[in-house]
Amino acid sequence: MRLDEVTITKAIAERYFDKLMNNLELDVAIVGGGPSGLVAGYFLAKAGHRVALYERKLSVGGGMWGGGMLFNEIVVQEDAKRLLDELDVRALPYKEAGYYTADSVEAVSTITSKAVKAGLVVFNCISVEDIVAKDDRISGLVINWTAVSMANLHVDPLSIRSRYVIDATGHDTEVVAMVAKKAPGRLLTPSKNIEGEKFMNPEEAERLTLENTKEVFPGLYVAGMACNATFGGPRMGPIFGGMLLSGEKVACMILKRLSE
Ligand code: 48H
Repeated sequence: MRLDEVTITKAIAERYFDKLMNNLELDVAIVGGGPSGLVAGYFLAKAGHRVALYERKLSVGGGMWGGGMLFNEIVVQEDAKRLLDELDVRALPYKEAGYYTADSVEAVSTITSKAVKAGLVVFNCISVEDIVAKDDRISGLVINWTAVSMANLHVDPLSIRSRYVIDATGHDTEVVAMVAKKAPGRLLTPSKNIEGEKFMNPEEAERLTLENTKEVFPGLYVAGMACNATFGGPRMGPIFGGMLLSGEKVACMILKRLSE
């Protein structure tokens, strides 16, 4: 067999466009491929829904690769250990009871693999730059190549439709910020605007991450670090149980809505 450069090009272009065309109308669109977005995608796809995740960077994984201060180990507490088990990530008990560690490279790569094999479709190198809203409800996303914004090019975006959107963009809570800017005073937060992330306090932060995993505007949910940034909780440092549990919780909440 002789390898032909044009056949290789056609194979890539056709397969990519199939993927794009098959994912223009979604049940759930996830913005951000950190741990919370990936776990949400895993559970939603596993339940049989059409779910795509948009990640600005070349690689998914968000803040998990770097563990704490580039020491590539993460800590997960007892409550979330069952999720590492479900996701096939090996967890090592630490000498203090209730703490587990995992290799962050194994965690990102294994969770990503499980999610994609469950049916999650990942679009990397794509940034969500705006939202589609109709009848006072989020109904889709406005997307563009990250390279376009990096090169500061004036290029119009494209759009996708989705029944639900998850903001899993981490500290910057970017999708919620877009809503707050274009529809000020309309968020389902105490002040009706973004409350802002508070000082480091792991115990409180992990509890509140879960509590704050909820709908923040009709059709829009927050997961992971975006929860505390939106609803005003502390940061937790490099403990990742809350991120995994938040991904699971947001998936359960949306699954319930999808079944109604
Ligand atoms: C497309 C986007 C956009 C956009 C951002 O930060 P993440 O890892 O998110 P989480 O919430 O799953 O995990 C948070 C965790 O990593 C962390 O930072 C912790 C625990 N910090 C504690 C502390 O005290 O500091 O991932 C978010 C992802 C990133 O990969 C971004 O590139 C991506 O979202 N992203 N993708 N369009 N507009 N904005």
